[in-house]
Amino acid sequence: MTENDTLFGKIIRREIPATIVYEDEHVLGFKDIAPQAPVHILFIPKQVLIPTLDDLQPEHAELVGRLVLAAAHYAREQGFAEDGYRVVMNCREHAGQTVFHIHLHLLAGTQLGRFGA
Ligand code: IU
Repeated sequence: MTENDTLFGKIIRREIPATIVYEDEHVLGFKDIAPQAPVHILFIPKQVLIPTLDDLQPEHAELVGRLVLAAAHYAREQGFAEDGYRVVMNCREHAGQTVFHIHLHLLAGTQLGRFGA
């Protein structure tokens, strides 16, 4: 495992608690501590520390796909895929990124408002 030197790294290493709801070889999914919707899960890569979307390289294509697939799998499994959901990734300051280990937000469980500025 490379440096997972953020709070999310500590969650991966089970050094701080989190409510983990999804895990496979590459991806961990856990409940956001400050949920913005009835369902708010974060999906993160386990082995590779990529600070922001701006750091993505072509070799990360499969990993990013795995984050999206994990969210879609979870939505189907939990039974809210038909009602719908949203996935979001924030990049840096203007998007409000606060943890510099890329993560996919999954928001669901209510009618979500439109997004934008
Ligand atoms: P952002 O895209 O970087 O803004 O999202 C970071 C999210 O991580 C944010 O929604 C926080 O509530 C969440 N979070 C968490 O779930 N557990 C933590 O220990 C920390 C942040 I630090």
